Amino acid sequence: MLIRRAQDIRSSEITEESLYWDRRKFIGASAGAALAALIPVAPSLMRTRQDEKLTPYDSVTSYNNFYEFGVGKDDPKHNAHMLRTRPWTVAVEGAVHKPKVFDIEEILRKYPAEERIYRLRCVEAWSMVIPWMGFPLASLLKEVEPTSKAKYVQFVTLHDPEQMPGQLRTVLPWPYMEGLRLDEAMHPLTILATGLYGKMLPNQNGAPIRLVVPWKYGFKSIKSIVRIRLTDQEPPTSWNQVLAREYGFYANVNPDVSHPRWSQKKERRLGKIRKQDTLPFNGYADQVADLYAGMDLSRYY
Ligand SMILES: Nc1nc2c(c(=O)[nH]1)N[C@H]1C(S)=C(S)[C@@H](COP(=O)(O)O)O[C@H]1N2
Ligand SMILES: [Mo]
Repeated sequence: MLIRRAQDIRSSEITEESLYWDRRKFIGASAGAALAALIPVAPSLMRTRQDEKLTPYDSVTSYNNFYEFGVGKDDPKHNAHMLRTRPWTVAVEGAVHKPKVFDIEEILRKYPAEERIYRLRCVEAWSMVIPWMGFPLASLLKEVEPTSKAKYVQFVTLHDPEQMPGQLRTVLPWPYMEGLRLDEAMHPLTILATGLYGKMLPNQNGAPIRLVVPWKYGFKSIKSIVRIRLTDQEPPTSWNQVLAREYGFYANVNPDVSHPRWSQKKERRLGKIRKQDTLPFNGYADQVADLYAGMDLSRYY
C-alpha cells in the first residue's frame, strides 16, 4: 500500500501538487513509522523534502526537452501523443551472462515503483523538483548478471521517425544515446522511472521508462529507453557526438565548470523568479562525490 505501483493509481486520483501533499500528509499521519521503515530515505532527499517545493505537475509535464518531438520546450507536450508506449520492450544485453528482452509489463510487475523526490537540473540552467516513481537501475542490471568485462552501460532511445517526427531533423544523431560508468549505473540513487506524481509517466517525460540520474545534468536522463547495453569501453553519447567541447561523458552538475557559452553557478527553479545557487553534484555530493575521487572534474566534465 505504501510503496504503490504507478499503474495502480488512477490518473484522476491526483491532479496537482497540493492534493498530492494532502495525500502524503495523510499517509504520514496514519503510518509514518511504517513509511520510514519501508523506504530508505537518504539525507539529501530529506533536505529536498523539507526545503524545496515540488514543481507543479503542469510545469513538469509542459516544459520539457525531448528533441524527438521538437526542440521547443512545449513541443513534447503537443507532439508526444504520437508515441505508442505499448507494446514496448527493453533489451538488456552486451557484457552480461543472461541477456534478456524485457516486456515493459514484466518490468512494472517485477520492479514495483517507489517514490523518489529528486531535483532535475538541465544544462541550460533551469531546474525542477519532481516526485518520480521508479526503481533502482541496479535491480535490473543484477538480474542479467554483468560479466567481469562490463565497465560501462549504454542506453538507447526508440528510433522511429513515424512516431518521433523530430528524428526527421538532424539536430542530433539518432537514436538518442547516453551512457554511464558501471558504478554510476549501480549507484542506489540511479533509477529507472516509470511514473511521476504517483501516475504513469506522461509521454513527454519519457514513457514508458526513462533514466533518472539526479546528480548529473538532465540530458543524461535518457527517455523512452529500448536498449541497455553493457560494454567494456566508454560508449558514445548523442550530445557528446554533436558538441564534444560542450557536453562531456560525465556531465556531473558542477557550478565551478562553466558551459563554454554560459555560467553554471546559478539556476532558475521553474516557477520561481529569483535564481538560486547550483550545488555541486546537484546537492547529492554527500552520496556520490566519492565515485569521482582523484578525478580532475574540470577535465572530465
Ligand atoms: N531521448 C531523449 N531523452 C532526453 C532528452 C531528449 O531530447 N531525448 N532530453 C534530455 C534533457 S536535455 C533533459 S533536461 C531531460 C528533461 O527531462 P524532463 O522533460 O522529464 O524534464 O531529458 C533528457 N532526456
Ligand atoms: Mo537538458
